[in-house]
Amino acid sequence: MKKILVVGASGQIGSELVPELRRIYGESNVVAADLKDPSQLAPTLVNGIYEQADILDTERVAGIIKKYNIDAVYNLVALLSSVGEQKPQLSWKINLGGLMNLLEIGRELHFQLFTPSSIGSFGPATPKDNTPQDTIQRPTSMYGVTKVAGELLCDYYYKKYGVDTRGVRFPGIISNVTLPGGGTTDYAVDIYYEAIKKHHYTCYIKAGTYMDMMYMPDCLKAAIGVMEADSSRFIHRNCFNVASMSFEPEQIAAAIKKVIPDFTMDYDIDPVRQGIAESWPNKMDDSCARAEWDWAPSYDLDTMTEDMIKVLSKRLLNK
Ligand code: VAH
Repeated sequence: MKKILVVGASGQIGSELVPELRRIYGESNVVAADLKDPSQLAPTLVNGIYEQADILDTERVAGIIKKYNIDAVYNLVALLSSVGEQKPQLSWKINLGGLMNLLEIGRELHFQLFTPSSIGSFGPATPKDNTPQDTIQRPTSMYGVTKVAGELLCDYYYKKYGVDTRGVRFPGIISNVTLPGGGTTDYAVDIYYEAIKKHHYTCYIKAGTYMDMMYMPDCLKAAIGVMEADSSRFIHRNCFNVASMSFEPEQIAAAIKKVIPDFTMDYDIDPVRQGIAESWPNKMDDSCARAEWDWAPSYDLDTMTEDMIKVLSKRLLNK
């Protein structure tokens, strides 16, 4: 059975990818690694093999990969878009320094390497509607710069050294286990928590600002799907557009009102995150992922909203 390492395991995606991988491949075949001390982590992460490690410590990471004979690495280490604008130099250091370490180790140890890109890799000059798989990428955020550079690095290491790199361009990810940290799309997560606790939300993104979004189960499906795909079908490899829904704040508010009728929303715009959001596409074309490895999402805005409110109500209201 494939031996898997997830680095950045305590983040929004990692905290749900690790249990899902353990369900599929077996608990003893999935190693979770993160900077955090195990005492700070959820039981779902530390109820299996956990290694505390800094992705910038090449020797330590290589040692873990050798110790467990790792066949595949999911690299989820990144500073997201909004925090990346507060700390651009650190964002470059972690997002690309970590990736470069894994690529260099991959040259020697020959494991598969998944590194997500993002809608953040596009910029104001990118076509906003039905954004093509192959198009102009001139992002204006440091996060986006690290994502475009990451896509190019992963292509390079595949072509030059044969490292089996793979990746997708994720939309904003919506989930109910671990809160995201420092993203522009986080409003689409925060709104559910506020709707349940206060029946009101003050949104920092303007009405009418469309962005691609995806529910966590589909995010996990995309990450695992591209890593399990038959690469002989690939025309692309490290940056498949994967889409599921596109909405603007008024639309997610309307979906919530169908379940919580007295929900209300007003606005207090964050100019930094609004500026980042406006530089991103409205909706990506994901036909290449569908053609090359049979990608297809399962959730839409209404089914996601129903599930988010059901799960969060149980936890927040003991319902
Ligand atoms: C962010 N949630 O907002 C992340 C993501 C597509 C956006 O990369 O920065």
